[in-house]
Amino acid sequence: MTSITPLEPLGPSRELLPTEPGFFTHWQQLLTFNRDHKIVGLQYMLSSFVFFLIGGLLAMLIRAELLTPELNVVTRQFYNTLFTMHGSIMIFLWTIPFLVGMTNFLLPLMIGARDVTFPTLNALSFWVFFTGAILMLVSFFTPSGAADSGWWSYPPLSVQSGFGNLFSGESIWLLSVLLGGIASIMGAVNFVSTIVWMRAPGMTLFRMPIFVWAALTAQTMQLIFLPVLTADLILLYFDLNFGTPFFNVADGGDPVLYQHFFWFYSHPVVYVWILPVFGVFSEIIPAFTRNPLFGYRTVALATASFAVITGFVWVHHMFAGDTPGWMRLLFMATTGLVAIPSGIKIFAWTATIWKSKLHLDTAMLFAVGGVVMFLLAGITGVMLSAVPVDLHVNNTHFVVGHFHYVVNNTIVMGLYAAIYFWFPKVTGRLMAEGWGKVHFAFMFIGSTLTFFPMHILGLQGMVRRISSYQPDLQEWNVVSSLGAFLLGVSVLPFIVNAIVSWKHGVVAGNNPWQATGLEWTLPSPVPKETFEATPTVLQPPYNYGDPNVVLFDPSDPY
Ligand code: HEM
Ligand SMILES: [Cu+2]
Repeated sequence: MTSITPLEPLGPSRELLPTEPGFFTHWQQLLTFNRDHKIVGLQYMLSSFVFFLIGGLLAMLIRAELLTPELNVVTRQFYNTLFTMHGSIMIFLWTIPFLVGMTNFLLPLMIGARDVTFPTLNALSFWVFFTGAILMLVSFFTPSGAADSGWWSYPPLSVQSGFGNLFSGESIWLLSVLLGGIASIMGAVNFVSTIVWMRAPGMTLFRMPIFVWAALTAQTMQLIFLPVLTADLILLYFDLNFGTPFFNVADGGDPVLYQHFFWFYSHPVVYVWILPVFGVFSEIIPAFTRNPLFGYRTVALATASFAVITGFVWVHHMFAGDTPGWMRLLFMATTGLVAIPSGIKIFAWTATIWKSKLHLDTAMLFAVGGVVMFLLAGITGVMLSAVPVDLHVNNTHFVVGHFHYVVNNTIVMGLYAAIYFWFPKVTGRLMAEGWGKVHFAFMFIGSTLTFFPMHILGLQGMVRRISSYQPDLQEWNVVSSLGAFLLGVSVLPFIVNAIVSWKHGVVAGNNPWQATGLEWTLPSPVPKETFEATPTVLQPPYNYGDPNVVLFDPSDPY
């Protein structure tokens, strides 16, 4: 039994006054080489959100082209660029960096640390990422246009486009993704070492919030798997620009080797995004049900188990190649294992919600919406893990539908949940609930209309990465495109809400949701120096329901 000590009230100097300007109002800091983890976090989050809008615009163009069976909006060549850059921007410039930003902002606050272990490396990480991101966008304006061989950039196709030209779209794309990868490795070094070394006294492993478990697992995965992709892309860069034969069959190279290395990272990366999003669900659902997270320890261990399982499933992306039968069978079995920790989590969230008094604020709506979407993504995922099913629908819109249920409907939904939940920690003010609910309704309906029909289309034989299709497939394509436009429009109430609330929203106070995390003991917005004294952690997290339990003693001196 852990002892319970009475909570000491925060001193008056720590109370937030509505007029007190937060550090964030000095927006010029966002343009500097700033070592404060909160600034680096904001730099990552704000810039990646702008890239998300660009990636979304490209998606609107894709869906505009697919509204009709004939080719009538863009050229075939530009369509290739569209889906390549849409996928690349969404992955490398939005999902990964936004999560790095969120982790930067929240992690030290959640574990009671003043900052990350290597603040200079942290600032460097952002600017390396940002340089890479600008490179990727600038590549649209090279004479040959941006990269066009899909976000996998498989040789030989990728090596044929722009061979020997250092300034081809493909070559710049490679550089950009390499820089993003280096930035991510810098981030991972920081996050893992921060969790290992900088936790406040009393915060044992099993007192860490699930978001921190997720960060630890995801960032460890970055350290293990990302160097493999980096090596892969460097070899491809040499093949492309200097004619080396690593992946070139004619000279004895092996293109399938590229695929193995590529997916050895690019499968795990899905968990690098989704684990923190699961972490977000695990913070929000207890807060809005006033229930402790069901099976906290099991959820924590399930989270960590992904780091192991995920290293042994990558060949499921290559079932349709000339992959030998034993390998298909083996990886079909390992892929099935992923369902176990995923199922544990869905069970835990459902059990937490079960028989509780739900508070359906916007953050909670997005969290529950994300969990529902993930259930559907999981079902089609298990279907795809069966080799015969995969061989049937491989390269069709069934796959596009499946992975957008993950990347858009679960992950982006979860990121919005996080924004509505932690916005007050960043700005000191709450986002407006009414606008938030409009945003949620548009997004939920839009996401379903856009991506559900893709499963049907895929089963009917609609191939992916194709700009024109048989006329009898048009009906569901119209539904999908209209859904996509609704999804596009759904961003507007969000942006208006965020901007207006940042200035004029209801003042939040320290802990508007009465949540149990350490970050909620701090004033909102978080002051520059964060913790005045290192807090002592007295209990496991999510101790909702018992008003007498005190989780933290925030006033313990060093
Ligand atoms: C905003 C709503 C979105 C819409 C309407 C949308 C639409 C599409 C469509 C229609 C394709 C298939 C193009 C084709 O194969 O011809 C596609 C591909 C793709 N999308 Fe999205 N998408 C959206 C959001 C996202 C998000 C948030 C992510 C990732 C975080 C993402 C990642 C991808 C990837 C990786 C591809 C594959 C690109 C390739 O084949 O190389 N999308 N998207
Ligand atoms: Cu995979």
